[in-house]
Amino acid sequence: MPVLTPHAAHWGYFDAVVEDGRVVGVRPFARDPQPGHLIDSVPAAVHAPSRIDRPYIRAGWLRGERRGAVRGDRDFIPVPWDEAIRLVAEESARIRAAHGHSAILGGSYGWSSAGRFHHARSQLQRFLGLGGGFTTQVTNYSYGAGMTLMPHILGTNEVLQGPVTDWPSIARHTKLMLCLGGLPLKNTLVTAGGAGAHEYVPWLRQVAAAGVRFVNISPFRGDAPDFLGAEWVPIRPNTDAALILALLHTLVEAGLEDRGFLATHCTGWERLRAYLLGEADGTPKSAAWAAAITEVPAETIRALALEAARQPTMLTATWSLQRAEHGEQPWWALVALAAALGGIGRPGEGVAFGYGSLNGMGTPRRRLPSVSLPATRNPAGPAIPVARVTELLERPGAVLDYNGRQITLPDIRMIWWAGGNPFHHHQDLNRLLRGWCRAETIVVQEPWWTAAARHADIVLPATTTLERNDIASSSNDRFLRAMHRAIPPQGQARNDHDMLADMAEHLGFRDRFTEQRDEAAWLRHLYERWRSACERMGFAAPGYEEFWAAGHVEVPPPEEEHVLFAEFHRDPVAHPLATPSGKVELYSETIAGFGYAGVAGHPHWVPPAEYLGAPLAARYPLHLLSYQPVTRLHGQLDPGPVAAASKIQGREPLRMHPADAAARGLADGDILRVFNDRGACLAGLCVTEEIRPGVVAMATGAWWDPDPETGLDRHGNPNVLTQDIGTSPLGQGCAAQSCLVQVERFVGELPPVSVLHAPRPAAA
Ligand SMILES: Nc1nc2c(c(=O)[nH]1)N[C@H]1C(S)=C(S)[C@@H](COP(=O)(O)OP(=O)(O)OC[C@H]3O[C@@H](n4cnc5c(=O)[nH]c(N)nc54)[C@H](O)[C@@H]3O)O[C@H]1N2
Ligand SMILES: Nc1nc2c(c(=O)[nH]1)N[C@H]1C(S)=C(S)[C@@H](COP(=O)(O)OP(=O)(O)OC[C@H]3O[C@@H](n4cnc5c(=O)[nH]c(N)nc54)[C@H](O)[C@@H]3O)O[C@H]1N2
Ligand SMILES: [Mo]
Repeated sequence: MPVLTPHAAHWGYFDAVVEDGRVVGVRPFARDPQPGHLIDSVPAAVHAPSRIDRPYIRAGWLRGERRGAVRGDRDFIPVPWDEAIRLVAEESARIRAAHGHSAILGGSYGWSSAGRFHHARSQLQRFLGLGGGFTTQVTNYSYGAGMTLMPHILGTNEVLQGPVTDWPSIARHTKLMLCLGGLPLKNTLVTAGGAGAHEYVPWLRQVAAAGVRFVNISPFRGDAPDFLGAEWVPIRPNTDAALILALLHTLVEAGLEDRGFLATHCTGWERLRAYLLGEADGTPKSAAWAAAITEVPAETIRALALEAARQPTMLTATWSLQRAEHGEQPWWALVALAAALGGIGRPGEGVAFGYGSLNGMGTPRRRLPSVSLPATRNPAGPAIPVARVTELLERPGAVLDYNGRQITLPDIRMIWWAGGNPFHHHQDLNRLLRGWCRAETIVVQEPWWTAAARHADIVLPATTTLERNDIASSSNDRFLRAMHRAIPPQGQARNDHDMLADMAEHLGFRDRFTEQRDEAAWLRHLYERWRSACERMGFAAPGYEEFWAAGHVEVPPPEEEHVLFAEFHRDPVAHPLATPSGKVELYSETIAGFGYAGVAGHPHWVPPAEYLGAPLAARYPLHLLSYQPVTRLHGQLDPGPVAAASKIQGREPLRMHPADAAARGLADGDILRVFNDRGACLAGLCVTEEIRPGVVAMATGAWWDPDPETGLDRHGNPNVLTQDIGTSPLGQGCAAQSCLVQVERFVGELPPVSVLHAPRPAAA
């Protein structure tokens, strides 16, 4: 008889159907109005041939081949757990003694899994903090540039993290919604921490039914679902800043800027206005000027500006816009446009980032905390912007400019990852690998043989969530979920917490790490902390036993509409923003004072080195967008059937316009070689009118599968092609979307994809 076990993942709550100790199916959470399809990949992924069955060590590492040694070989030998634990503990102690705590890179960026106690990255950081400290990573890949910028100009990150002005407010008040990057449905399949209710589609349908007009400004028509009836404005990638400046210019030309709001709520308008009019550089940022850069007709630009000025307008941009060279600029420009329209803080107006970037943005919710593992101090301290990891590995001792600070890069000897996949998330993977191999010792805790595990020295097999008890929780979701253990640990896999507790024992701090609690005691403790915090904020949650037995807790949505910056709008003197001026900073003295090349005191247009208007486009004429996959969460679930069904002869699809395909003599279904100076990968061709000419798009997440001889990625990971540069010294964010490539038909015998099976162990 199958048993149903309540469980959860970033991509949805479900009941696991368990038979004879195996997960054989999933049933979506009954309270989810629109469950996503990604849960269908769970059973196959949990039992995939790419699970790591036991601890392994690279034979060369044991022989003393360390700094500079080639990684990614098939030279792994199995070792017993107690030996692996002892080796890692001793090695970390040796590195700390010889090179100091900051020689350990333990930032370990990544989404891990939904359960908040067994959250791998939190567990590792807690362990390394108690052990003396480590080099950590700050900001994120998602919106690193944006989250550095917004505190300077709006005094908060609520505008991108939420709660943002909610869908009920938009349905009631908005007439026009300008969506840069669209409102993609695929991104809202997931919520970090667990998606209990996928409410995005029902809300979006309600907003559309209320008569809001949508404009999808994006290289990809599919970024807006058909039911929105959106107008498509197919812009060139990485040129949104120019478009927005021209919308502003049009408002000024027509005398339609909200002078009252700009005077009472903003600072720096005069300087931005002078720039728009071209007073210093002689170039008015007019619609005609922007048309040449963006390939959006000047008439369209003018019409959109006038339409926005006439009626309540909500502005939004996806997070992807700032994952580009000078990615701070389009976001800053959009804030300036919202200010010039006077809508910031009015119901259904203003600006917010990411309505279509994650499930839960705009969904009505109460401001309550989520369950989380308490952090420990990191006494060692260096903190590197997360997307600068290769520079960190390449240039010990060098100084990195970041947001007005100068960070001296430490000399990393040991890399330790749990719950993330740098060979998924980072750009220019061939360059990352060269930096990565400079470490003496690389430890990776993983359930699967991802590229990160394959490029480690010591590989520790972790359980999946289904093999342990936990609690799923996200401040973006109304539900809290009890995650019951469904099956025993597969192979010799162990929980991250347990392996780290054993290492802490070797190092003399087990009790400080575990606080003498086992899993059950931790879950009760974390739940009770959450329950008390909620109680102080006016929400009474049930007791732990009741929660665990019921499988979930529901937090009812608030009754009132939420409008971001409403108080500031009403009275900017009594409710100033947390910026130096207390106002929206259209000119920031702080940012200007940093004196960074390519960063001015106000939003401006800086041509990126890689975009369709750049000289490099003569050699690499296609702009490659690498977007979030509809078939996976990043690299997670790539071994599942949903991802497999979308691949073309096992390769990740690449979308291309028919004109670009015809110019190259390519046909739908062809296997392609996609390349530039940084690398090459295979892909399967998907010809579609949905993408504008000159642009090609590939989802991230196909596991990196480099040919050992040629380096060609056989599977289709766009990060062998992307550029590894910071957005600017201000944000130092990920700039993956600024990337030019060329595409040709692949000739020769198609090599098999090898990465979805375990590597063959070396002869002992
Ligand atoms: N080109 C390009 N690159 C990008 C982006 C892009 O738009 N374009 N987007 C970027 C963004 S926004 C992000 S957030 C990153 C995402 O990058 P990551 O968060 O690093 O990607 P994931 O595949 O989610 O990696 C999580 C890893 O944790 C492992 N894991 C899960 N549960 C556990 C556990 O319990 N224990 C342990 N030890 N491991 C576990 C999973 O198997 C998986 O390998 O990618 C970035 N990279
Ligand atoms: N199913 C699924 N959902 C996810 C994730 C996942 O892996 N799978 N990852 C989650 C994570 S970690 C994050 S950070 C969010 C990311 O959320 P986003 O950053 O919003 O997601 P992307 O898919 O990278 O980009 C959205 C769209 O922006 C468009 N775009 C790209 N560049 C430009 C440009 O220069 N100008 C304009 N106008 N449009 C552009 C692309 O067509 C793309 O489809 O998604 C989350 N949601
Ligand atoms: Mo992200």
